[in-house]
Amino acid sequence: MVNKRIFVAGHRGMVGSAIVRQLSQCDNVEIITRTRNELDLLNQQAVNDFFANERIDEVYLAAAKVGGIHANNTYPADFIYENLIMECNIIHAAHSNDVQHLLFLGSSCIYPKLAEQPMTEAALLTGTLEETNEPYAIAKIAGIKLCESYNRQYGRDYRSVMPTNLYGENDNFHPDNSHVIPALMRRFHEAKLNNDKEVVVWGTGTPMREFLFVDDMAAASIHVMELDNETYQANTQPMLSHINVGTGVDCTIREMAETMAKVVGFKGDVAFDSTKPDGTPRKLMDVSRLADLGWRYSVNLEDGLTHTYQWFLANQNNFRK
Ligand code: GFB
Repeated sequence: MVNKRIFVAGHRGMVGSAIVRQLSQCDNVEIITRTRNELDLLNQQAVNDFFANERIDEVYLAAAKVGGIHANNTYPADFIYENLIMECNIIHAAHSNDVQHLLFLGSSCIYPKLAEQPMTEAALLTGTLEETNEPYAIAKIAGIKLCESYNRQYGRDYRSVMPTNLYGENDNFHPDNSHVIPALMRRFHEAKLNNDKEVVVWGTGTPMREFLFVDDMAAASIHVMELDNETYQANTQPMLSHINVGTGVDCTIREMAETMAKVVGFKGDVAFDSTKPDGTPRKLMDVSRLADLGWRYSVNLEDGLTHTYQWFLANQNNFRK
C-alpha cells in the first residue's frame, strides 16, 4: 500500500511534535516536516511552491504563534498577523494543490468571555471576546471559517479542532511569555532549588481553567482526522464544523498551583499578585460532540504534570532563556 504523505505544519511545537510522535506509530504513513529555516510559512510563494513540489495527501495545521496571557497582551499585532497569514497560506496552498484532507488546530479562546459554561460549539460568535487574547482568537475563528468556506465552495474536507489549555513535553517554558502551567512549573522548580519561602502566582488565583495533556490532544486530532466523512458530517454542520477537545473538568488557578507545588516538591507558601491580569474568568468546554464521535481524554492533571516535570528535569538545559 502506498504511504499516505502527511505534512505536519509546526512539527517542532508542543502539539505538532506530539502529533508526529503518534503518527510515527502508524503504518503506511510518511510524515513530511519543514523547519522554519527550510520553509517560511509567512511566505505565500514559498508555501505554494512547497505544496506544488511535494505530493501531500493530508495536512495537520499545528503551526501557530502561541503564548500565554502576558504574551498575547504584549504582542497583539504579531499574534493576529502571523496566525492569519500562516493559516491562509497553508489552507489556500493545500486547496490549490488538490489536498483533500486538512485538520486546523484552533483554541478555546475563540468563545465569548462570558459564554455560558460549559461552552458548546454553538457559543461561537455569540458575544464579545476576552480582551487579552482577542487578536489571537479572531485569527483562530478565521481559520475555522477558512476551512468551512473551502469545504462549501470547493468540496474540500477541512476539519477544525478547538483545544482547551494544553501542557506537556516541548512546551514553551519562557518565564514571561509562556502559558500558566510551564511558567509555574519552572517557577516552583527554581524556588525549590533556591529554598525560597514563597512563590508568587499571577492574578487572584480564582479564574478557572481546563487543562489537557498534549499527548491526549494529539490522539484526539488523529481521531478526528481519521473519522469517515459520513460520521464527521453527521455530527457537525457546514457552518458550525469545529469540535471542542478537552477533559470537561476544570479547576481554579490556585488549585492547579497547589497541585504543581506537590508535583515539584515545593514546600513553601503560594502568594498571589493581583496586579497581574486574571484573563477570562472561566472557559470550560462542553466536550460531548467529541465524546459522541468516540473520543475521551485519558491523562488526568496530576499524572500529566508529573510526566511533564520528569521531561522538564531531563531537558531544562535546552530551554529558551
Ligand atoms: O495560560 P494562560 O497564560 O492564558 O493562563 P489563558 C492565564 C491564567 O493563569 C491567568 C494565571 O488567570 C493568569 O493570571 N497565571 C498565574 C499565570 N501565574 C501565571 C504565570 O506565571 N504565567 C501565566 N501565563 N499565567 C490563553 C490565551 O489564555 O489560553 C492563549 O492567552 C490560548 O491565546 C490559551 O488561547 C489556550 O488561559 O488566560
